Amino acid sequence: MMFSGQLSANGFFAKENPVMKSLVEKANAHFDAMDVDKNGIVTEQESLLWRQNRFKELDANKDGIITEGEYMGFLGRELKDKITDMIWRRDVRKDFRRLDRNLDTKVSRKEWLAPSFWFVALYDHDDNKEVSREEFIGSMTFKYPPRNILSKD
Ligand SMILES: [Ca+2]
Ligand SMILES: [Ca+2]
Ligand SMILES: [Ca+2]
Repeated sequence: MMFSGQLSANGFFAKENPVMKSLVEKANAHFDAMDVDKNGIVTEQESLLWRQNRFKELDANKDGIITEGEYMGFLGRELKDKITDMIWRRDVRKDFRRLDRNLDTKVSRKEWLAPSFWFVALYDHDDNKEVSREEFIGSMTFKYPPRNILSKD
């Protein structure tokens, strides 16, 4: 795996750490799912496509709105082990609240798609307007400092 060298820092960030390993695996799987043409780069368009398809799965009762229950229920099915589950679940809940821009405790289709439009700005570490796998994984594993563009407004 191409990141093993870069990620083998001490402690939590060591690739041997099972929590970290699981996070990296999940981030890699997420990247693969978004990278439709498999060129190792995720564009804004690919991010948008992924979110559009994901919305259909997340909106279980097809009313055009994602509730926290639908969100947790759907993502919960992907959880496998307990320690990462705790971290994942906490992050998932945080993500849901962040997605809910108008604070009505629901995530509309528009709210759900919005992150696609800042996807590149968020993860493009070297400012070449593309998000490589290395940049995406690096952001997930805190190798790169988080770009706090979500809290600007
Ligand atoms: Ca691509
Ligand atoms: Ca909302
Ligand atoms: Ca880049």
